[in-house]
Amino acid sequence: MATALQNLSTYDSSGFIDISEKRFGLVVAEWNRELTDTLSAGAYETLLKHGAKPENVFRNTVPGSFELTLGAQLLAQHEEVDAVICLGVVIKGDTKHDDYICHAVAQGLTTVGLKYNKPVIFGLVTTNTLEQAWDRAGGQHGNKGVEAAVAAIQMLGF
Ligand code: DLZ
Repeated sequence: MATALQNLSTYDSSGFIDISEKRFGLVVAEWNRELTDTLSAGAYETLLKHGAKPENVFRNTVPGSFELTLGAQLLAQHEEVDAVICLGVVIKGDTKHDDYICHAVAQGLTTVGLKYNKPVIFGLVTTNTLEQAWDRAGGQHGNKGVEAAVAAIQMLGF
């Protein structure tokens, strides 16, 4: 993931497999929608840039990041879906909601990926501030949506 030392939005695609026949499910949380739309656009453009066909990328929205797990499962259960990319933004507030949501999503997506034996990518931006979130949605730390798409492509080649 993007850190001060490593920004995966800059990546080496030389080892990517042919994804022209692969089918991708995108699950996008509507909470913090301006941000998640930017992540989604980054993921979508990255998939197309590397050969995915527009008709093979299925974008679905869920209300908030907590629902990413069920959204992922509903897509992953279809045999024709090769990889699922989940995108959301959780910003720390006055309560511990961020902890509960992030842990549930991390655990849930791990479970779905293992259950269906296919890449289910954790594209959740988890930050302390709105500014830090924008830094990771097209700002100085890249676009986590791009990184999530790259992770999906890499895992399909595993
Ligand atoms: C309730 C809630 C809160 C407080 N914050 C966020 C957030 O920062 N990011 C996000 O994606 N979703 C948030 N939600 C909504 C929950 O993810 C979920 O949609 C609701 O609790 C309904 O299950």
